[in-house]
Amino acid sequence: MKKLSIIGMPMDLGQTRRGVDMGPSAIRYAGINERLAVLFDWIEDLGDITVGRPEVKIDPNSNLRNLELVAEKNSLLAEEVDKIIESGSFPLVLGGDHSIAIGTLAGVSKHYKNLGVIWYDAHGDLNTAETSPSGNIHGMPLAASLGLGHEKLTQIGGYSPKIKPKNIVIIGARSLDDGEKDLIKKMGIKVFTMHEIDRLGMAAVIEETVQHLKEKTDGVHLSLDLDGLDPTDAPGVGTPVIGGISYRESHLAMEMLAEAKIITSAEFVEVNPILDEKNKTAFVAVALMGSLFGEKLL
Ligand code: B3U
Ligand code: MN
Ligand code: MN
Repeated sequence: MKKLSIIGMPMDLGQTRRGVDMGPSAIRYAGINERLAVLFDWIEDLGDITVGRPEVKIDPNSNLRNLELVAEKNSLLAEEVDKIIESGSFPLVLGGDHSIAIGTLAGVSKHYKNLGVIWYDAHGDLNTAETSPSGNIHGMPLAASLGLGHEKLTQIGGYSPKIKPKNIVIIGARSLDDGEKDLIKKMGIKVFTMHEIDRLGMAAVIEETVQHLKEKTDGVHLSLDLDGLDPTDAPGVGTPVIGGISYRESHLAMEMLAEAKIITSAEFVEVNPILDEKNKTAFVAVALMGSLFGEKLL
């Protein structure tokens, strides 16, 4: 039986622009349950993890914004995601800023020896406290999952690392910090920047991605940051970067991932309805989920 469990993570503590904690509500308002119910035999919406909206607290030692709370709440998410997989259901996590991927991956990777990760994003999210220009943890989840950075982040779930560099594919990158570029080269992480997407086309990019991951992984997590898309198609994000992936290319990407049948968990993050135009970005997220889970045009 094909089962889906939706869980919201209303977290805005990993960055500076408030409102992204309303992402899960915006995505539900955009009709996620109705759209996905027809694609599964069974579907449940578990509601949201309780995160709260405290005042900002910068960790005096590391300079990381809201370190304690981001770590604490991500541990809760990891437990929930773990339970969902345990129950034989597909976990779909709604963000929230991208720091929530630390928790999602901590819950998911327990279940796989060789978890693959597709990181669909304008950014690399490969910073640590040392390389981060901002102290924002939403720029660090991929590094933390690789075991790099503050141990309060890397040790969530009680083990580290969660993933291996060779099992990662980043798609849509166009805003990488110097430290991130160095790390990508040092670790040999596969990246399709906007240059490769323009040059090869999205179809070839996804074919190569599937080829890269299929043989050597036993599960693949899709972490989709809506700022991977161009801001004309997804304006409701905290750190928009022009020159991004189009809505149509993104649909194609999701359809091809559905055909390849490799995705075993997913999250859609950084939807900020306060910055959005009539909830457009949340609707885009739901439409892309439709394609990811097998919706057909004809
Ligand atoms: N790389 C920058 C900016 C950034 C990362 N992720 C987002 N923005 N969304 C940083 O602050 O780490
Ligand atoms: Mn991101
Ligand atoms: Mn991003």
